[in-house]
Amino acid sequence: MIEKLDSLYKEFEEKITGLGNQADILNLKSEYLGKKGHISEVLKSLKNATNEERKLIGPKANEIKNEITNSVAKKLTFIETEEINKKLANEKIDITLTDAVRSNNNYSGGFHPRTLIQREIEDIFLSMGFDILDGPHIEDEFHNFEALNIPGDHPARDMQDTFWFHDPNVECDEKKHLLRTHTSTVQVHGMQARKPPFKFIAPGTVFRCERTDASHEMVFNQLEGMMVGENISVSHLIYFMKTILKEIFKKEVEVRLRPGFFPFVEPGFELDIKCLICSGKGCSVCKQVGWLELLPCGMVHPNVLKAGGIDPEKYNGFAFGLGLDRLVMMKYGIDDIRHLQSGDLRFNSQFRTF
Ligand code: FA5
Repeated sequence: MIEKLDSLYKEFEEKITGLGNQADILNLKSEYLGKKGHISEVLKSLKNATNEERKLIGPKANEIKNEITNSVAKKLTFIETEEINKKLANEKIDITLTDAVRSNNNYSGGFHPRTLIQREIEDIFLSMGFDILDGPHIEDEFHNFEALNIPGDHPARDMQDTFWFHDPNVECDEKKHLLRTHTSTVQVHGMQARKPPFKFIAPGTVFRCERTDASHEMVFNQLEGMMVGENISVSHLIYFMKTILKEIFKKEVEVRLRPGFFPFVEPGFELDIKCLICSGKGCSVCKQVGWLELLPCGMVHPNVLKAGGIDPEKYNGFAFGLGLDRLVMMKYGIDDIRHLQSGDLRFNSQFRTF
């Protein structure tokens, strides 16, 4: 019987060597160790054996049972490991991909042209001692209009078509919410949080419910600037305007300053740039007039200073609201503002800086 057990084990070892999947291995195990398996059959026949024989065969049968159990476990682990390795090889993440693609000159990352220009302007103003502020996109009527000297019935409200949030529970006008139509809202936050003298810029996204064309978007970007102190004059304003344009374009650009109406400044100006897309000949960007409105500005209205908690008898200041996307268009010769938010990599990748 001992020989029978040895030969069963040998037979089992030969069979398991050729197997490659879990189910076959488990079947083989029950063929040998199952209730009606070969080893169990041998053990059943022990009832006819002598005590001496039992003492020899019992431990041997247990030893072989253990060998078979271990052998099955080892084989199953081996197959599982092989499967995992195969999976890992197939699903391998190629961490060299970025470099490969970059060297292929197609889709490497980079900054959006607006980010590039915005950062340049921020550096220029930081070097002149300005702070950089941020403001909320969702505003109340007070910060977008009232505090900027645009009361409820003022026709200037129509200058900027507004996206309103309709909240039937809000009765008080000042608490009505909207998507800010200009970055001038940050003038109000800035004044409320500071004591003069101060100067800051505030770049950011603004929203207007208007038809888009080559120079108009519904979601676009402005860069507000404000300086408040004693004896600030129009010549300070013009100095800073000229400085931005000189530093950004790094060449002479033709501009014109003309009177402009904004309720929050007095006097107010429109600074137009000669269209760099058509060199002033007329195109869809400048609407055939050769000039593009770029940088409205003026001396802060006393009512605005008052709303910001500043004494207009003692202090005055200037403010401007640069059209950031239009500046980017002029700088890079982009003939349609809608390219800027297209998300088109063929467009964006032209401005890569690394
Ligand atoms: C204003 O928004 C004023 N808050 C600017 C200001 C600030 C004036 C401080 C005086 C003092 P305006 O609506 O003109 O003004 O917009 C400012 C600039 O944003 C424009 O000159 C133009 O360059 C840009 N702009 C206006 N509308 C759009 C638009 N739909 N798409 C892209 N750029 C626009």
